[in-house]
Parts: sequence; structure tokens; C-alpha cells
Amino acid sequence: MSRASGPRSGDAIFASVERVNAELFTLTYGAIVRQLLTDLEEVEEVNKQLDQMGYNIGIRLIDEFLAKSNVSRCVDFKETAEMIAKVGFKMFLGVTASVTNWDADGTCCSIVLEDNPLVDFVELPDTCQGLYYCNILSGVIRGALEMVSMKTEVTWTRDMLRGDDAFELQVKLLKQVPEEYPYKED
Ligand code: MYR
Repeated sequence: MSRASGPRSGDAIFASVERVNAELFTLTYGAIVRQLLTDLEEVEEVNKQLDQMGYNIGIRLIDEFLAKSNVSRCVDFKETAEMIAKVGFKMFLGVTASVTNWDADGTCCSIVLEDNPLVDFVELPDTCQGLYYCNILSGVIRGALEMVSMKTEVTWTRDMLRGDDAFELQVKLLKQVPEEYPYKED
């Protein structure tokens, strides 16, 4: 029996299930964006809605991230950004990203995605100019960071669907709220 027609190994089946799941996820996200475009009509409103949906996901997803990753607290914003790029993106999107463009005081950086599964099969028509198709991701990061006491502004600075050469998110730390402990120090 030839290898192609023989029974597939567990690894091969697992890989193909993973691929189908990833494709289903990508197509489902596309269907959500399409529905929002139909319902809201204004691209600006769709951008806002995607960001808000991401925020709502992010404030919940942080628990899963902390539980699954078992990471200890980050010492500063630089470590947090690396954690998002290397661990967060891998865990939830199956890709990694790199952190660049730090400003002098270490409160603003860029996260550049090496791959973006959300945009597989996507091509935007001219009527969608101004759409930040992946705005859900900026919302997720903003929501997740808020749950670990960091108020941030997260914006897309490069977007391949708009003709740029990469997907790049700018993450700006606006305020770090000190953690409150449930006991008093003497
Ligand atoms: C800490 O200092 O408590 C650790 C903080 C780590 C925050 C990491 C947030 C992960 C967000 C995942 C984003 C995934 C986007 C697809």
C-alpha cells in the first residue's frame, strides 16, 4: 500500500484537524466582520465595534493566559510586551511576533506580526478603505493589559490589507495603576 493512500499517523490527523480549526476560525472572523459591515454601514463604526469586541475578549482571556502560561509577573513594560509577542500570540493565534521601535522611556513599542492567520483568504474591496480588519486584536491586547493594571492605547501602524509591508501594532502605556494588596503594611 502506498504511503499516500495508507492510514495516516496520529500526528498527521492532529495537524490536519488543527489546520481545519484555524481555517474555520479565520472564516468565522471574516463572517463577523462582513456582518458588522452590513449592520453598521460605517467603516469607522465597524472599527470601534471590533475593538470593543476584542476588549471584551481580552478582559476574560487574561485569566486563561496566566493560568496556562504559568508565567511570573513581568518586571516592566518591556518584559510585558515580549510576553505578549512571544507567549500570548503563540498561545492564542499560533504565531509569534517581534517587539521593536521602543521609545526612549520604554513606554511605547511596536509589535510586528510575522504571520497573521486572521487575514488568510481576505481581500478588501475598495468600499472598505479605512477598515482596520484586525482591530479585534488591538482590543484584545488593551483589555488583557487593563486586567493586569496597565492602561494602554493600541493602534495599527502598518496593515498589509492596506498595502503596507507588515502588520504592526503600536502599544503605548498610558498609565500603570499600582497593585493594591488586601493587607496593610506596618
Ligand atoms: C504580568 O505581569 O502579570 C504578566 C502580564 C502578561 C500580559 C500578557 C497579556 C497577553 C495578551 C495576549 C494577547 C493575544 C493576542 C492574540
